[in-house]
Amino acid sequence: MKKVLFFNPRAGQTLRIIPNAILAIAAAVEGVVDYAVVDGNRERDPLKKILGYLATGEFGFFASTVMPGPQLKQAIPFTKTIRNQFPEICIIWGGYFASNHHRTVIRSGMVDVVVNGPGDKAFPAALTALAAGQSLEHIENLVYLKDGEVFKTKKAALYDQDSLPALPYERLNDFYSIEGYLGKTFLGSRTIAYHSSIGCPFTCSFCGVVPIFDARWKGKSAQAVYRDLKHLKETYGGNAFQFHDNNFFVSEKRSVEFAKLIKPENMKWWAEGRIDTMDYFTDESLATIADSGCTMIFFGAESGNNKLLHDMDKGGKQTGEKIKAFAKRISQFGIIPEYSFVLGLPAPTEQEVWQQIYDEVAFIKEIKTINPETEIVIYVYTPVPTEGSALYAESAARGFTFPETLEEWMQPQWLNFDLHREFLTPWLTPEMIRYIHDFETVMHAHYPTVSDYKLSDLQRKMIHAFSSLRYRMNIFSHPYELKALMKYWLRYRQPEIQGM
Ligand code: B12
Ligand code: SF4
Repeated sequence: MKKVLFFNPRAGQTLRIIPNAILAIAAAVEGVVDYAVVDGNRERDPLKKILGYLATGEFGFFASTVMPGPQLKQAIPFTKTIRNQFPEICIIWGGYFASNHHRTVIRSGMVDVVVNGPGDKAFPAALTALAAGQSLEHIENLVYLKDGEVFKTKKAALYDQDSLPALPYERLNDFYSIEGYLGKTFLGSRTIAYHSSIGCPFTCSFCGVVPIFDARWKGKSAQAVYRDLKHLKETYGGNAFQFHDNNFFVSEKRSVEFAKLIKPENMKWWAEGRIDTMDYFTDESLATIADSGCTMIFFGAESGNNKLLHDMDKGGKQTGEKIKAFAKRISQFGIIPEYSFVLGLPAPTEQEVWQQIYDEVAFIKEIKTINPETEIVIYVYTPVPTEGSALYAESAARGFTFPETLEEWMQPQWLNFDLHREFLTPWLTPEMIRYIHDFETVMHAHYPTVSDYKLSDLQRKMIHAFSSLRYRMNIFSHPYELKALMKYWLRYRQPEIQGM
């Protein structure tokens, strides 16, 4: 079989993150077919590199992972160029954008097959069938054009994660040094990105994970996760790690077992969890997790308004009261809660949308009073195509639609849309968006994020004092002086744009 060229499009200017999606699918074809990897985050001119590989004539497949947001900027035009210059190459996309927008991707005519969700079994099976000229119909998790129509095969059950092949770090190291992926963060000087579970058992109506996993979750065992992290520590010098799981703490037993195993390694770590799930954890479990090096946990707090939490389908157990109480409870263990909020949800009238925003701002300030260490991340609501969700239906009823072509997705407003920076939702006025951003600026100045390791104590104290009056008196509009300080003096980091 001809070789596969894997591509990880650039997600940021200075990103040093192990490309786990590419590693997972490369693992799946290890020993079946030979491959090369091009990482847009590690190349000055990735297109040149890609075209160079394809020009050898050794490659039959171009396989790109595509997340929403900046990855589209390379994925779309590069794919178009490959289609034009090498029409014989079979093009396969996977990842969250490809899966959630598979109709648009397939209808573009640029992509032959989308792997819809996990590619661990679908990808090697599709390659084998394509190489042999066989039908793809019986292979789960695929989307392609059949008789001119978009055809979706059955979704596979989630695979036992421990039975999947080991990630080929050594092969990746042949193309890009693993050391080069271990970046400096507030956790350590060589931070590993690791993915220990797939999916999520919840169905929050604004979340892009739900349409792919349908409330399913599967994790690797604590032992397997520990083994991999220890290998990355010993072989490549990793000294801290971030879990990239959507929801790491689904199982209390697995979390505690892992914490006990990793403790002697003395590594700080970060992961994502749910407030209502972790509030069921015993004090003993939380203490064990904290003691193992867990420094910060990201939680989708989303809102202090119980009706909105219900509309977002947060699982029914998360309430404003619980969010506040948990911020206090977790502080006893020395774990910093990183709470994210979604502002700007639709409401029947403009006045009600405004009221929701004011209430959230007041709620966030209350959280900061309860536990000033709480890190706050604010997103402005952007709909995802979660079929059947009340929120998406309401968004559609209010005039929101997604682009129907990849060319439209390339327009700056849509590239920025998934970054929650461009707001094409008709119920949000420019004044509302400005108000949310101005509040964000003042709050971040008053409480600079601990995740920005570049800030000195003096800088933190000064910007805190400088923004005090604005913060206390709710004078958020036009915070030009704070923006200038943050941009030129502090070079402030924004987790909501830069990801983790
Ligand atoms: C790492 C990561 C990033 C990195 C990018 C790293 C990179 N690629 O260089 C950073 C931090 C930059 C980032 C940013 C953003 N991200 Co991001 N990110 C992730 C994260 C945490 C892990 C991705 C990953 O490696 N997964 C591990 C692999 C093994 O899983 P996987 O990607 O699902 O891959 C499997 C299948 O999808 C499939 N597959 C994937 N790719 C391919 C390719 C081929 C060819 C095939 C055949 C199969 C295939 O097979 C794989 C194995 O089964 C995911 C959440 C998650 N847990 O997946 C969010 C996630 C993908 N991000 C998301 C978003 C929205 C963003 C942002 C656009 C917005 C934001 N503020 O978060 C920003 C953009 C900012 C920017 N500068 O790019 C959302 C997407 C949701 C949606 N609407 O579709 C996710 C799901 C987070 C979430 N829970 O909301 N992100
Ligand atoms: S808990 Fe998090 S990952 Fe799970 S559905 Fe809700 S927002 Fe998505």
